[in-house]
Order: sequence, then structure tokens, then C-alpha cells
Amino acid sequence: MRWLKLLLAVALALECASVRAENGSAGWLRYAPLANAQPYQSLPAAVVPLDRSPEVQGAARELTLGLSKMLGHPVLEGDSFSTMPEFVIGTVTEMEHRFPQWKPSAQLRPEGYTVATVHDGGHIYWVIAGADVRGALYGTFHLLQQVAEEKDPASFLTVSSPAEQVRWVDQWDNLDGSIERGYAGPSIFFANGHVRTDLTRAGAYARLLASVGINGCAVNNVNADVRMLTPEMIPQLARIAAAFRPWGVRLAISVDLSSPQAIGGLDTYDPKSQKVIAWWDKKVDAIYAQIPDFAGFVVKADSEGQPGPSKYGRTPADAANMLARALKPHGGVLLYRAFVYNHHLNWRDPKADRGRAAYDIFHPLDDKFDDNVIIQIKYGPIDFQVREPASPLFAGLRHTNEAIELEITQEYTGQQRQLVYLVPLWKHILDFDMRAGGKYTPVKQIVEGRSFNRPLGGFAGVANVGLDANWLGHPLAMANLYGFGRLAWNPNLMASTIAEDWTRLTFGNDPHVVSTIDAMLLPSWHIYEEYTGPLGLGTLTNILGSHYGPDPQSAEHNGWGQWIRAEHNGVGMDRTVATGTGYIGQYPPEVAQRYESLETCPDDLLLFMHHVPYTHRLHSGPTVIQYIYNVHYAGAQGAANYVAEWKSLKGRIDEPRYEHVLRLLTYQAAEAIVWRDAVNDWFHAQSGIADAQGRVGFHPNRIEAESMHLDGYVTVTATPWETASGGKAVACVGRMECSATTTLTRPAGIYTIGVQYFDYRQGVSIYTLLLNDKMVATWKADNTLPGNSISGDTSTRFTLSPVELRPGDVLKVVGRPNGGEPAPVDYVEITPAPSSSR
Ligand code: GCV
Repeated sequence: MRWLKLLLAVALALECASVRAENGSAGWLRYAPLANAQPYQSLPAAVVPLDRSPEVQGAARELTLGLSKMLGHPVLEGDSFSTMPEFVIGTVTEMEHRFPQWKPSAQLRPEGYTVATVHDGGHIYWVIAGADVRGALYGTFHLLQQVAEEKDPASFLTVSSPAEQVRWVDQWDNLDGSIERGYAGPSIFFANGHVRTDLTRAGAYARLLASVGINGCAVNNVNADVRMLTPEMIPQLARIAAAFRPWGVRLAISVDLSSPQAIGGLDTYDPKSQKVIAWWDKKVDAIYAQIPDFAGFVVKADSEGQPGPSKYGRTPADAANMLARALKPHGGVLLYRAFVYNHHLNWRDPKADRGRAAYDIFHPLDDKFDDNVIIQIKYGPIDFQVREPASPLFAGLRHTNEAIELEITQEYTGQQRQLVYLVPLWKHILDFDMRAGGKYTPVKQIVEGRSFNRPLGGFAGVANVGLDANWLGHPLAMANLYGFGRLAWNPNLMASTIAEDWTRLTFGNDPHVVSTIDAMLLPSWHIYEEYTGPLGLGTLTNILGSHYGPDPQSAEHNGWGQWIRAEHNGVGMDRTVATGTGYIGQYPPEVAQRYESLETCPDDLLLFMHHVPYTHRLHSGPTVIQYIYNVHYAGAQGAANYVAEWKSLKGRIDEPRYEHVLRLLTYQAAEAIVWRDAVNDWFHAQSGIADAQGRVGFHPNRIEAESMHLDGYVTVTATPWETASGGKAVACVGRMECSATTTLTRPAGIYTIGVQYFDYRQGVSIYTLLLNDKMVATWKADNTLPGNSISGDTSTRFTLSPVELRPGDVLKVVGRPNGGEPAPVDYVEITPAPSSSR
């Protein structure tokens, strides 16, 4: 034991001696040495687990590891007969046995915990007692996080129970290792049609999840692969379940309803067929034989091409109950997604409305679902847009269990290339009072099961972490995964509290670091909304492809139903009962009245609910069109400010994470300008109404590439046109090298030169910038943006500052194409350099 202590002490000393470079793999569980460990020296230096369960054993290991690292002295496992002060971890029952004089100060719900001190035999023991073994694990993580945040030890003492029973993440991983809407590398679970041999990352993921109270993970795409249920796959899935188990995370999978036919050899998958029912019963028994704590199934059916009960004239309730009955004897649950809609809607039909679909389909089935079915409802009626109203279905099911589905992966919110802290969005929806039955019924209490007295409810978050070391790609995106877990445990927490906790755990307790990062996180949803799609328009992105860059037109003239109905005179979907699709009538009367009237409809949802002329005046003052123009400028400025804010952290956080975030924020600032100009130019063209402030379409600092002297470069049109300045760019086709040259006329001074170009996913073109024939910069187009064409998906910027310029200077951009990427250039922008950079 003594040599072990010595080794640990040496390792700790070495670690403290250097500022560690970090790659983000530890997430918020870094256990960095505390700047001042003094207040914690009176904590016990030994940990005793009271039972042999993997959860409590894991908790004890975690506590010894975490405290040793943070406090800088060894904390080791003790034994239960010691009379020295100790941390004691176990269930309430075990604790009452060990300390007969002790009782928890309040009743715990399943998976809840209490942290308390007990005086026994002249010593103080720290008790971490769970309602069950998972609770003991969650209590341990709570204590560790309090220490990491350097909180007052008195605040460690607490009683806490989860609001929600189902607190799951969903992964949209495919068996080939790809991840639908994943932005951080390949799957941690699957490769080449199998479960990976090495599941180290799956275990590490479960640890992160457990630390914020997540208790389930559905590991595969909801567009499910039928091979998930083959006999060969079940033992492989059992290995994932084993990797999760020490962390109390139960395995779930998504299933394809046609499996009995596709892999079972039956001639039908009709949920009312006896042989289909028998097939599922047998399959579920086979799963539980190998995975006794299996959590259940997630189902996407009759949606975006997935097979479903409609093929046999059956309802979602028929399909859900069939599966739920197979799971019930084993204690499993069935999450049936309400994301069911027709994606071949008739755009010409003014009454057609995708937003209505979930309510129209599921509301009539209320009270038809078994009690271990949970309807999993996306937070809004469309599809994870930057802003949507809360789905009316939350109030439309009063005899059915419900879960809210949130998207941690930033499919429509910048795909982890852009900073968007989503907790304020989620809070906005969770706190929204549906006024069901004329009473206070916020979404958070509905999904908790409280409002309508339901036995089950919960949260499902689409996370899509990947093999990238830092899990989600953007270091700051981890605030969303962390925040999801915290909210699922306690939806009453404030977005600012969660942001502060996450920042402290992830980047340390330096007050400047904490206040700066929090000040960036908190407005970031609103800033992204401003430069993408304000007033309830939704993210005005390319909805037919990447869901990333700007492309407002792609919303229209197709069956997908993400319409914004923008035309020459006005914009917005008329969803009123009086003249529109009637969607608003799906809400309880008080909410419906508020949305129906232009007098009371909030500005931020105006165009989701109403079609109005561009000249319609908002409650906040400006006309609709002027507001669109204004906020695109404000949002782009907000994104630009992140860069300066982040730079103030140099030297205060480790270099690799500092540099990584800086690169991403610099990119985001440029991409926000692409969005600003594309959306504003598009609305300008639609409406024909000029920007009252003269900014839209007027860029005095720009020199368009197509107007420069071109050697080899040819002029090309962007698709959509508004994603290149002036609709055009230049590309180097069929040549080894091309150039675009211009003679500058700006007054002598110190400037910033921005070169706007297009960086395809494929190829690594090389660009060189020459001033008066002297090379001043060279860079590679090696980003992995989602596209291989000239568009808002690939538009990006190289910036050089400060540069001294004089009239008559000759500026030349040289592009060398590579791998199918024709070194395209959009424009050069020359702006006075900020005084701070000179
Ligand atoms: C997994 C949107 C996404 C799809 C996703 C679907 C869903 O349509 O773009 O990638 O499919 O939602 O939530 O099922």
C-alpha cells in the first residue's frame, strides 16, 4: 500500500508541475489540480464502497481518482471497519445498516441521492447514499463536480432526485461506422457492419453520460438497419451493454418495424398478425437472455421512407403496443417517435402543413397506448430549427406518456463548426406554458408526467458523438451535451448556471475565463438565429442537402413542407385558424388565441404563424424587411465579437484548446457574413425593398474576383446565386495555376485583407497572396466543409492583418487547384485594420 501511495504522489506532483496540453477527451471530468486545495484538506482521505455492484465500485474508483488529482494528495480505498474519517458510498438501505442513527433528510425518488455527514465514534464520515446503486454513482459525481468548481464544502451536502425517469441519449450511428448528422468522426460503436472490437470509447462515453445523470443510450440510427436484430448482432450489442453497465447506462436500440419480414423470413410485418407478434416476443426474449438490463426500443416508422404500420392500415398505437407488450415482462420501454409526416406535400395547397402532422396523427390516439409506451416528441412541430414554437402535441396527449426530443448534435445550428449554446433554446421550450385545461402546464412538467399524472416521461437527446478525441468536434459544443444531462435531471436549472458549471469544469475557475466564456455561450443561440433565420422563419439553410449553408429558396416548391412562403409582397406561413392551415387551433385555447392574433403573436414566431407584407410593423418597431436586414448585420457582428472575446483568454487556458476554438470562431465570423449577405440579398431580390441603412447589396470595400484581371481563372455562377458576392465567383479549371490581380486605389493606411474563397470537402487547393509581386501569405484550403461546389456550404475566408497599403499597390491572388477543387475565389475585401491589431 505504501509504495502505491508513493507512486500516486509522484504522479500527482509531476502532473501539477506542468500546464497540461488538453485534447478535450476528458470533457468536463478533467479533475484538474485545484489552485487552492486548502478548504478541502479536512475531507477524508479514504473511500469505502458498501457493496460490490459495478456502479458503486465504479463510484469509489472515480472518487479516489478525482480527489487525488484535484487535491494533490493520494485518496485511496479504505475498509469498512476503519475508524478513520471516510467517504462511504452505497444505497440508503446499506447506509442505514452501517450507521443506524442516520436517515436521509428527505425522501429520494429512484436514482436520487443524498450527500451528508454522519458523526460516528468521534469521527465525521461523508455519506454518499443513493436510492439505488445508480443514485450512489450520481451522488459521487455531484460531489466531485462541487470540488472541481471549488465550491464551499458546506454546499456539497444535498438531497437530489431526477425529475425525469427516462434520460436517454440517442446516437444516429450506422453499422458501417458513419453517423447520420454526426460531425465528430466515425462511430464509437460500429465499423464495417459490426460492433467495434475496442469499446474503450463507449465506456468512456458512458462515464461522461453518467456524470450528468444520463441512464440510457440508444446506439443506432433511428433509420434503423434491419441487421441490428440478427442473431449474430445480439452478442455484439451485449458487449456495448457491458461497457455501459458500470456507469449505470442501459443499452437501447432503434428497430425497423419491417424486421420480421426483412430478416425473419415472414411474409408480413403487420403488427396485428399473430406470427409477427410471436416473432417480436421471441426476439425480445433473446435480447434479454443476453442483456438482462436492456432498456428498450426506439421506433421511427412511417416517416421519411421508413416502413410503418400504415402499410397494413394499422395505427402507430397498434405498432407501439405490439413492441411494448414484448418488452413489458422484462421491464423495457418503447419510445415511439411522433416525427411522422408526409414528405410529399403539395406546395400549391395553402392548407397543407407539415407542422400539423404530429398532432393530427397522434392526438386521436391518446389513451390507446400501453403504459410502457412513451411518445418521443421533437421540441417543435417541424425539425429542430433554430426557432420553433413548442409542439402542440405536448398538450395534445393527456393519457399517454411523453418524452421531449432535443438535438444536441447541431444539424440545423451550425454543425459544430459554429458556437451555438442550445440550453437557452431548450429552456425556452421547457418553460413554455401550454395552458392545458387553462392551467399552468409547462412542457417540462408535462414530460415529467406531472401535469397529466402519467407513470413515465422523459428526455431523449440526439447526441451523435464520434471518435474525434473531443467527442463533438467543437470544444464548446460539449456544453450542450453537459447541459442536456443537467436539464434532464432538473429542468428548472437556469441556462446561466449550467453554462457556469460547465465552463468551470471544462476550462477551470479563473474568473476571467469563466465570465468570458459564459458571456459568449449565453447569447450564442440568439446570435445564430439573427444571422440565419429570424422571426420564426427557421434556419434558412439548404434543406435538401447539407442543412448547413444559406439557401432560403430550397425551402419552397417541394413536398418537404419546411415552407416560408416568401413572395414579392410578403412572407410567412399562414397557420391561423381564420385563413390559414389551422395549425394554431391545435394549441389549448389561451395559447391559440395569443398566436392567432397579430396583436399578440410574439415577433420571434410571427412568420411561423402568419403571412404578412414585408412592410408589416413588428411590436419592436421596425418593418419585417428592415428587421431581417438589421438582425443579419447584428448577428454577424455578434459572431465577429466572439473572436476578440476569445483572444482575451490567451495564456489562461491550454494552448491546443485555445487555438482550436480560435480557428473555429474565426471561421464562424466569416461564415456569418456569408449568411448575412446571402439572406439579405435574397430577401432584397424577393421584396424589391431597399435597406433603409443602405448596407444590403452595397459593399464599398469589396473587389469582386470576376472584376479583377484574370489569368486562367474563369467566371462562374454560384448555386444558389446569393451565396457568392454579386452571384459570381472565379474558378481555375483545366490549369495548374490561375491568378486574379487588381491595382488598389485605397488611401495609404493600415488594412485587413480578407480573401473570400470556397473550400470544398474534396481537394486541398493552395492559395498565395502577393503584394507588388512579393508573397505576403499562403494557405491551404484543407477544411472539411460539407460540399463540393461554389455555395454557402463551402464559402470561407482567409484574413491577413495588419497590412500597410498605398494607392497603386498591386494585389494578386494565385490559386493552385487540387483534387477536383478549382481554387475558387469570390472576392477580396479590404477594411481598415482595428487599432488593436496594429
Ligand atoms: C435520422 C431530419 C434529419 C434526418 C433524421 C430525421 C429524424 O429529417 O435530417 O437526418 O433522420 O430528421 O429525426 O428522423
